Amino acid sequence: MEAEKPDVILAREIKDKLRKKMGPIFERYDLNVEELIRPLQWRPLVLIIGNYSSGKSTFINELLGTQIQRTGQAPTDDSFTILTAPAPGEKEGEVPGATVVNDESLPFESLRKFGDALISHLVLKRINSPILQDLALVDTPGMLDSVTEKDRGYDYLGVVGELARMADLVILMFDPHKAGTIKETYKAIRATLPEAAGEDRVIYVLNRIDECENIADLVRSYGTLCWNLSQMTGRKDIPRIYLTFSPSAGKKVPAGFEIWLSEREELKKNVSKAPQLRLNHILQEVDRVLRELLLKAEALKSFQEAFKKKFWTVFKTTTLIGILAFFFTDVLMKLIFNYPQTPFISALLNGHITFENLLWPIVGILAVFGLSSLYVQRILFPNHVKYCIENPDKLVVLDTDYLRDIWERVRGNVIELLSKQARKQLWISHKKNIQKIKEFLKQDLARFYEKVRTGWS
Ligand SMILES: Nc1nc2c(ncn2[C@@H]2O[C@H](COP(=O)(O)OP(=O)(O)OP(=O)(O)O)[C@@H](O)[C@H]2O)c(=O)[nH]1
Ligand SMILES: [Mg+2]
Repeated sequence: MEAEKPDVILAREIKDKLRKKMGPIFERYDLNVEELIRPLQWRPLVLIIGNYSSGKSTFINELLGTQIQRTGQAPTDDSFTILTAPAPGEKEGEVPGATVVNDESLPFESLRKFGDALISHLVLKRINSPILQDLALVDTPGMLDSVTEKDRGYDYLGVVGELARMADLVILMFDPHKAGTIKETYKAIRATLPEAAGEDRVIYVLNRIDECENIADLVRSYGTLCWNLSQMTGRKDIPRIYLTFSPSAGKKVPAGFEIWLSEREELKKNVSKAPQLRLNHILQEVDRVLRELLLKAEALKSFQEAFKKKFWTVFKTTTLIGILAFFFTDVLMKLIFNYPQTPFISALLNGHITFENLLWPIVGILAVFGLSSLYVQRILFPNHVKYCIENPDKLVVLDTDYLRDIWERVRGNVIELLSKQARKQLWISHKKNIQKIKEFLKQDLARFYEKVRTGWS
């Protein structure tokens, strides 16, 4: 039997630890740890997106060494194509979109929400190719202008964003003709990779540079792309941009452009390294989800504690009034109705207490606690829930941009939990859960990061 690769072993370790330690906590907050684990079950994913005719399919064919994907000058692909090698026992061939999104052994269930229009534009191709043994490539329909985008019948940017979230490596391809029209494409991945950490999964490529008239023309295209990228990313630094062209697609290599042939090779090498990025990506994903959960638990904890505080004030007042009611209900009654004959206090002083003497004090104290409990349930608690739903930001302390970003993502969910299951939140031990999540982040996750770092260096 083939020995298991270290990344497979480590992936399993991460999976087991998450299930065991975080599974029960996830459940408490209406989350499913399996969803986080699911991407671990399948192959590393490399997503190739960009303008139409930028050379995505040509690049894929080059990687595979065969003409699998159609290529052409006009917008060619109108489907998302997942390419991977057949697993043992599987045959080469095509799997239609409906099967792809419904097959539990594949990680594409989340695409189902984009509807039938997408499903009919989704296909998985099983092809025997050395590079596809260890990963899957996703070829995508090229980005058109935003007006034509509306005619697709499904949320194209949404799909690209969802795939970018899953992908271990995203190749963003542009060409010199359209270096100025990258806005829409970039927006799609930007929305799903908000943290700085996500940026290292993206590789920028300016392709088809052989079509530049000369080096001066190339420099102009490169400059345009850089300018647009910096507008999009808001970054001060310019990310590395690979300058490449397909040696076979173009007519000839223009003079002076030979030096860029090696960038194409480097890009290909990077694709084959996706499995190494994968564990890092998964850890980033775990990190992100756990930090979201942490903030959620903290918000719910302050909801719980603020209510406890209000409850105690009411409880203390109720007890005080209850004691007064115990001793003075019948005194009051005697003053008004001249009944009962002997109030409890007189009986107590006489040293002769009967059941009758106790009846009214008990009724008094029960009435006070009954009213108070009604007040808590009907007024105090609903008002507290309402206040927290209307002012969710008061539940958390957001002292960094990072936390503000996370809060942006979980805020709606906290409001939903409070609207639907506020009572349940009172009985959850948020404090303990917070402690456990923090421990996992600090110990287990840090150890995994270390392992990935040292394991691959
Ligand atoms: N000169 C030159 N032509 C290229 C290069 N790469 C691709 N082409 C040609 O450009 C055209 C478009 O290439 P495709 O690979 O189909 O582009 P795509 O990005 O997959 O396009 P869509 O599927 O429509 O989004 C084809 O005719 C290719 O032969 C290149 O580096 N240089
Ligand atoms: Mg294509």
